[in-house]
Amino acid sequence: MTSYVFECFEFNGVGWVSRALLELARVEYENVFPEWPASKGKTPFGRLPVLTEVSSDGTKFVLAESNAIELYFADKLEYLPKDSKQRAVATQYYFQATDLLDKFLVCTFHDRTERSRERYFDRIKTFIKKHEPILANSKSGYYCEDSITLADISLYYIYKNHMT
Ligand SMILES: N[C@@H](CCC(=O)N[C@@H](CS)C(=O)NCC(=O)O)C(=O)O
Repeated sequence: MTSYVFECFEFNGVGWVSRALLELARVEYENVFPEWPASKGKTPFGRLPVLTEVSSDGTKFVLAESNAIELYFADKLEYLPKDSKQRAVATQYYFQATDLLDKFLVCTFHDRTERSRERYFDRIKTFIKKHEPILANSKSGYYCEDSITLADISLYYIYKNHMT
């Protein structure tokens, strides 16, 4: 059986969406909270999260970068539409969300200027203005077709952690 080890910090940051995907799909996985910075040198690029997938024959697949891990899980655990066009559309919404998160991180941690704060709020306003009608017109309430995808989960993460 394939098993997963997900290494990340405990707080609800870059690991949240991956953990949500694993939980939703009821996949068994190990949450590892590495000692930091002691473990930094053992990671592929000196940062977290890092996923290690261990196949039944013991083969290990290691992947870093939160967005790459999220897309990998979404594909593997079927949280993206099967139809290629719908899949591209869901990915488009997902990147809209990751873009917003990047702006949030910049103005909160890296460039705490009034200008970057304004840019973030401006982006949020545009995001809401454009995304509300898309979701309001959805019969299922989800972005694509009739089931939850990576796009919905990422949007939920933004509302839950950054807009409340
Ligand atoms: N682009 C990377 C950014 C990862 C990142 O910034 N990780 C932070 C935690 S939020 C980290 O590992 N910080 C510790 C360090 O840089 O030493 C991703 O999305 O995975």
